[in-house]
Amino acid sequence: MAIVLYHHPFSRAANTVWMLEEVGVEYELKLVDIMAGDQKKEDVTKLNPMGKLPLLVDGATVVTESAAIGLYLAVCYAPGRLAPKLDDAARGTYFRWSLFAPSVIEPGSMGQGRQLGVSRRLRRLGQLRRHDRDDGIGHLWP
Ligand SMILES: N[C@@H](CCC(=O)N[C@@H](CS)C(=O)NCC(=O)O)C(=O)O
Repeated sequence: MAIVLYHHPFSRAANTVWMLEEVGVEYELKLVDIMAGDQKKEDVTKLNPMGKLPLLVDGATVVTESAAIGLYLAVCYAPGRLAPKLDDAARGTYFRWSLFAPSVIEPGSMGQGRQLGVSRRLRRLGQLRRHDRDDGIGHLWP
């Protein structure tokens, strides 16, 4: 059975698609329209009570959190290629840098962004884009 990725192109699930391609496994995408709030519907929340993407289902295994999904795919499907083998001393460095962005950079930049009012500015920019776009996908912008 193919891996299923609950996905929206303007979300962190895009990184997971990249990872799936790197790993080279079969997968199918299940589009969840986060602009319409579909990530809070039961088919998603019964698998991820936080109602967020990405969400990966591999048979009986459910994985959420984009970094965890990347590590899961590398360790399970590309050991020795995209993840060091179990006896490789490089595993410490591998896990450190794999988790550096979500555990250090992201919380720091979110805090800075809040102080600077970035999300308010981005929302305003989104409004401008929504009205200016004529390519038919303007409604997908936040
Ligand atoms: N730390 C989580 C963040 C998940 C997250 O916030 N996902 C966003 C899309 S990038 C989402 O689902 N937002 C919709 C919502 O929060 O309702 C991860 O890295 O997977």
